[in-house]
Amino acid sequence: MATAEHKRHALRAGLAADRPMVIVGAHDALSAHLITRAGFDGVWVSGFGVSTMTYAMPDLNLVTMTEALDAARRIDAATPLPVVADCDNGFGGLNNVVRTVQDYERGGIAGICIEDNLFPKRNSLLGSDIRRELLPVSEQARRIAAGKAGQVTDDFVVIARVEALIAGHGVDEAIVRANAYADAGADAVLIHSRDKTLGEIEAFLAAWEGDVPLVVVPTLFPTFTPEELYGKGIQLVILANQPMRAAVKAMEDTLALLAEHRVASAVDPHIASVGHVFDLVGTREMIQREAAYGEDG
Ligand code: SPV
Ligand code: MG
Repeated sequence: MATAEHKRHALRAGLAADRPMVIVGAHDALSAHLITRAGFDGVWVSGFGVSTMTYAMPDLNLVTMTEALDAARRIDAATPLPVVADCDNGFGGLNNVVRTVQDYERGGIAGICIEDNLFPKRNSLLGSDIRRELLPVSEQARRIAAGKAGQVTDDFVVIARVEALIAGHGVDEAIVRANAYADAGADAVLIHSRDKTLGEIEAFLAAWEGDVPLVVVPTLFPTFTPEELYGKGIQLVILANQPMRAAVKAMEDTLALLAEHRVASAVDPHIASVGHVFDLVGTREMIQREAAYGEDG
């Protein structure tokens, strides 16, 4: 079993490595387990994924800190990999950010990400027709500083996420914010963008003189490989929502077949076998463990 300390070291090592670190979005414990088996470097707890898959609700700050931490803990327990938890805008004001840092750190999570969207946030992938407001840069910087001051271990990671490009404020504003959050003690900066050409992020990188690692979520510029992004100056790549979207499509396709044919055999060739599901979670091993400790009574 990987300890919280071990996972934090792994995250720190990934953020300092001479290759890109690639982490994938989980929405529940089993998706974290599958991400681990597929050989990635870590697991992202996607707020979009948890709100969609656990609550069937939009990603609009409706999931509370308690609910998000519960999801992160379940995901963390299912993987030996470092977990980075999406904490939206920190679930409130400055003291909520401090409490978020402390509760996630105490909960054994390797790192968290906090964005500068005003409450209630709007998912960043929603189009430019959606009105967005950001916190003033000074307010977000003091929240980051307070959060970092509140952590106990040296290695817990706080990623500050800049939404200036998403909100249409341009590269200069994004640079001001990234510098302010790095100066406030953020361990890394996530620069988010919806620009499919990568032009915005490239302009950001050309102007960036900071020395904390940079992070991107390439959902809307999906053809750039982690190695290409690393070559441009990106250290951590978050493939944030592909497992969730795969699950949605698989369930929709299966249910459409079931609705059409109304018999279970119509979908059997297309779905995981019951035996595979038992194997995935170590069912037989656990039964054998009971036997290994002798008969009860
Ligand atoms: C998430 O996965 O919840 C994220 C990434 O925050 S994004 O959906 O691109 O905002
Ligand atoms: Mg999110």
